[in-house]
Amino acid sequence: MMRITLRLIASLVIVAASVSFIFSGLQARQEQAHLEQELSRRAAVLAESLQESVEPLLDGGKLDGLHRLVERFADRERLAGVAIYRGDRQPMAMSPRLPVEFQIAPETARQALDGGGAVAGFLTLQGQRWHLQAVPVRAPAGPPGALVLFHNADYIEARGAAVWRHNFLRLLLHVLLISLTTLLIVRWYLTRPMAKTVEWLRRLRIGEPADQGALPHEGLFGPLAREVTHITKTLTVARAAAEEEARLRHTGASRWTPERLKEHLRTTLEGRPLLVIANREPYMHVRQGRQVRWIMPASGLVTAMEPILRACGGTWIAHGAGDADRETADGSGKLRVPPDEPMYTLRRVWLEKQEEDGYYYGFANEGLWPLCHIAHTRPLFRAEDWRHYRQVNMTFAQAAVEEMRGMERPYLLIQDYHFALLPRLIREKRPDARVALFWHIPWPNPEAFGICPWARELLHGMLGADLLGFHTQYHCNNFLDTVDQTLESRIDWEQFAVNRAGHTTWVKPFPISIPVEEPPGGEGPAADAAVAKEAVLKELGLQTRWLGVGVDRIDYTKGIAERFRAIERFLEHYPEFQGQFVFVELGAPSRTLIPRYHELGAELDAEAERINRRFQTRAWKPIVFLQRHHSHEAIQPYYRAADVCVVTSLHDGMNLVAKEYVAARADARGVLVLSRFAGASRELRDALLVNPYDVEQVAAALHAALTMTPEEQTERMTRMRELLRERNIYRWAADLVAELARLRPVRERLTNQG
Ligand code: ADQ
Repeated sequence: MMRITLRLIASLVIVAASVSFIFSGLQARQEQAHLEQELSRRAAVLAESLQESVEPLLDGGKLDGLHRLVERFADRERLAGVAIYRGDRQPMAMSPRLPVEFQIAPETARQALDGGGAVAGFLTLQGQRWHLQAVPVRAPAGPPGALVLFHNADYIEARGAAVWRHNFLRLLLHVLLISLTTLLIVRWYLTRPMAKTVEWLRRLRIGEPADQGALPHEGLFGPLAREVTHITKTLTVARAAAEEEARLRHTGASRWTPERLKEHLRTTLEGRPLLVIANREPYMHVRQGRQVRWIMPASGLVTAMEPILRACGGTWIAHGAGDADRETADGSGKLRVPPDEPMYTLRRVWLEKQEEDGYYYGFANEGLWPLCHIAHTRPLFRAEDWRHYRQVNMTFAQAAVEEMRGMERPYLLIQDYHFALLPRLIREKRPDARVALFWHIPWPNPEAFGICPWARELLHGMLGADLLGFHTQYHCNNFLDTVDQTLESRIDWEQFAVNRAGHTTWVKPFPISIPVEEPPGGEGPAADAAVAKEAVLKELGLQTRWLGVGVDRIDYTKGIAERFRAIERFLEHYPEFQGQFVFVELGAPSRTLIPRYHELGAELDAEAERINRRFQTRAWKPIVFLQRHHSHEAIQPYYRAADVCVVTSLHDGMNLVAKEYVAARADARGVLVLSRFAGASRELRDALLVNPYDVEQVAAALHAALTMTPEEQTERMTRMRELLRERNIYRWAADLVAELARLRPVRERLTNQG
């Protein structure tokens, strides 16, 4: 490092010295020229005025007068003396201390005599520089002569030398400062961060805990630190996975891990890649100013499906909805993702604006979404939207068929209510494909579903699948009831299957889940929550004893307004919590182009504001509503810090936030208040289950949560964590694919019998 520093300093000094040298030369020359001009100008003026005084004295040969004059003008500042010469170059009068060499008129005087005009010039005599200014003098009656002024011009040379001296000193100072600054900069911005990074990596290598904050994250080392952090994360995860695998093998437990799923799918799929179709893409490229960056959209489906593709590879076909999606994909809309650590392929399907409006915003989200969620928002069914929905299903079918080309008996996992027609379309083109459709949202009862003008077409489309998955048995039953009442078909209530025109579709519950990472080093100490709480409160500039959290896409099915009103009632009933409890709602804006959603954001803001106004003091308010998207990493500290997490969906297929909260509590503390209308309530029986419409009950649950003993919290949390560990997303995927593989021979048998 020292050698680099010295080279850097030497290069900087050479450059600075060269610049200084060139400019000193120029400056010295300019100054000298200026002084010479100045001297010439002054000498000319003085010579002219003396000429007038001398000429009358010449007239009568008044030598005395001339002598007095030349003596008077000797040794004045830089004027060394004056001499008056005759035509024969002999002096008539001459200042006494002028050098003897000037006893004979110099060349300049002769030129003035001959030419009859003023002549000036420099000459050097015995190492001294002189400026001579000569003018002709004559009297009407006398001989012609020349008056010469002798100026000492040494000071002009001296001035040039002074410029050089001055600039040299300045250069020395520069060199000193440059060296010092370079040394400091190198030390601060290179040597120290480099040493830190090396030390950090060393500790990592020998397995000592290395603090993330110790890495330099700014400036030159920023990108390096980011890459290194990334590698470390991958390494830590790999280490944890290996440890977990070893532990599970040791204890004989059969827990699902990414590695196990990978192995399982490799055998089941016999080397075929997994194909997933979902409307939402896991990585969306968006433009921010001049930069393009990617985000992972806030979506339960993405949260659940992404780890599966990461574990097994394959292709995810989705609508390319980001404004920078096209430029980040290849000609066929494909790219490898995650962008910073490619593991599988994302194929983007491009839709026209009206298609997206009709299919996604219109039929899927203004029609099917409210139809399936009984949340008192009326579904809107427009023929135009339905037309687009059908068209987009065909577009995706086309893309899927392209991806399946060359594959024998491909496996296709279709996701959600955006693609009800897709299973049938695929079956028509690829009868050998094994198709599962997983419905991530609830399925209502037959009467509720029956209001959809295209109920029959939707069911017909769905029944093209081999396997239909819902989160709960209750939704499966609702679906079978709906088919029973809507279509000609044979329902097998023992097998939970529908047989229609020779094709059987099995309908089964697969409660979806999340990855549930094991924290390295096992369950964490309770102190983690205190540290997380302090950090979260500091970031938000809040002070409070108790912290509650809600995390949702802003959607009317999530019961966010009901939750706010329950908080209001809680503070009314238990005033001792006023000033002591803050509820942070992290709400990701969603589907904001739909008027109902757009209004909802404003409504919720107004509701939070109203409640805050009612209770707030100068230093405290009960509700902090942050309406923005947060990354999964950014949400984690809130989960770890919150004494209570509140999920009050009016109706929800599963709700992964409830599961994420439990998974985040490695300290086995904290309480989950959970709506009994969320699918998650069927599994998380140790949550405080509530009816979100019952404000009193939710308020009481909040109170019970905040006053629950640590022992009870731990008991409940431990049981829920154990359940989640068993039923994680890898098990979900394994079950779904295994079921799909198992069904086909049965289906073929049934068909043959029929
Ligand atoms: P969603 O309705 O999207 O899912 P949910 O299951 O709660 O609902 O998942 C939401 C996801 O988005 C979670 O992973 C959460 O962390 C994330 N999220 C929420 N708020 C966020 C914010 N402010 N910023 C960033 N991310 C945020 C649908 C169904 C659910 C079903 C899932 C999976 O409606 O019932 O559980 O699919 O099948």
